[in-house]
Amino acid sequence: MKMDSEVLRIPALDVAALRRDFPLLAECVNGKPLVYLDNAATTQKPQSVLDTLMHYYAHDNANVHRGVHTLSQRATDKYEAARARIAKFIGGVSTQEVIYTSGTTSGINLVAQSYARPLLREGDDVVISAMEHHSNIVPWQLVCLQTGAALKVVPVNDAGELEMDEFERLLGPRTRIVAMTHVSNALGSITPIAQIIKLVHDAGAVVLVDGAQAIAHVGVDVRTLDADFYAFSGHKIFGPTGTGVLYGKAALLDRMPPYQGGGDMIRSVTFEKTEYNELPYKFEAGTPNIAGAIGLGAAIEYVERVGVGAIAAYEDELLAYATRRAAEVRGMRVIGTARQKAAILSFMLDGVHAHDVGTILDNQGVAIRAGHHCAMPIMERFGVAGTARASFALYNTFEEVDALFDGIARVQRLFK
Ligand code: C6P
Repeated sequence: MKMDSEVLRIPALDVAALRRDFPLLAECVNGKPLVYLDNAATTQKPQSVLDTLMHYYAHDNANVHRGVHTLSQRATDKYEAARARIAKFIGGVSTQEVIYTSGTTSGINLVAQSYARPLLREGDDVVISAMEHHSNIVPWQLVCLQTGAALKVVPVNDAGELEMDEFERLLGPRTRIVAMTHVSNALGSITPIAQIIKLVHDAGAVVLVDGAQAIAHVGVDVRTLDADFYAFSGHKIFGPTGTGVLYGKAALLDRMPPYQGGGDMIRSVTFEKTEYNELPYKFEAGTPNIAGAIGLGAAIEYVERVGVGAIAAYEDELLAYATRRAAEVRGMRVIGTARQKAAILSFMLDGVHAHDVGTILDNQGVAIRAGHHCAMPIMERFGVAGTARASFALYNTFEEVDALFDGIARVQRLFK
């Protein structure tokens, strides 16, 4: 029986009004109104972010930290104001601890190469989990190859939850760094990150949190969490692509060598010796994505206006509804049934390849992702080559969940 979305309790979020902020949501795809359920891959952008980008290029465009002229001052002020907004948003940290990156991937590589590589020795180990994205696996494999350290992997149970006993067993005196996702992109599992950080600190190691899937969906306060490093991407929180942030504790960042050399990261250069700039500029070599960073500031402002708590509560309702609908579909298997989940529904349909599910849904205007989601090891753990994945954001509606399930019913009819 089809559940009636009207009878559900909808938290205080004016989704119809919010949808009007996102011009792309009004598009039609394949002759059907777009139902965009691929938010874990990237989110759509509100008009305020688009206007900010346009305004920057039309009125303020100049290089930052370089010019004495008015435009350069203006660009620098906006670029730094965005940094201050981000610093406040993630828990009121110092702007020195907010490093602009091109995304989660570059933030994790920075920590692997600048923090871990000088530190690691043969016999040391790096701990990750079985449900990491490739961006939080490969940089650690590389640094382990470079240093002779070992990579250890925390297993997950059949629901997609970390096996915490095994995690504690893996933490040893030679564990130097634990790199852990906050929310799994393939399963939606929310890891007990506060507990993990506490355990790792008690073991004398540091923690990098991959916050790519958490930042737009669960409240992130790196200070309360006591995270050592926290990486996220701007494009997954309604900001421009090619933007991101690495938060790092100043005490750690201070001790780390720069990741890349170039303009802006120096204080003085002679052929004999270079003195590096202060934080955070030491890690920001070259002309940055100025417009992108300012656009990310506008995206964070948007999220603050809507309210992270209201977003999380609303998305919980959407996910609960989609999960209940999934339970009614014969031949549908949800991959990732953790007790704590964010807005991701990964699934398989009996006898249908995930790519076929994605393609047929696309014909209905429903955009989902199909495949291994750049997390091949966790696919292997569940014995599948890939899944179909619907991922929700603040602007998705219960009617769109219904459209997803109408599409799924059509797939099943076609493959009968
Ligand atoms: N996941 C997805 O469809 P970048 O590409 O640097 O912005 O983010 C990488 C990344 C790192 N960690 C996690 C948990 C992620 O989900 C992602 C990106 C997208 O699931 C694209 S593969």
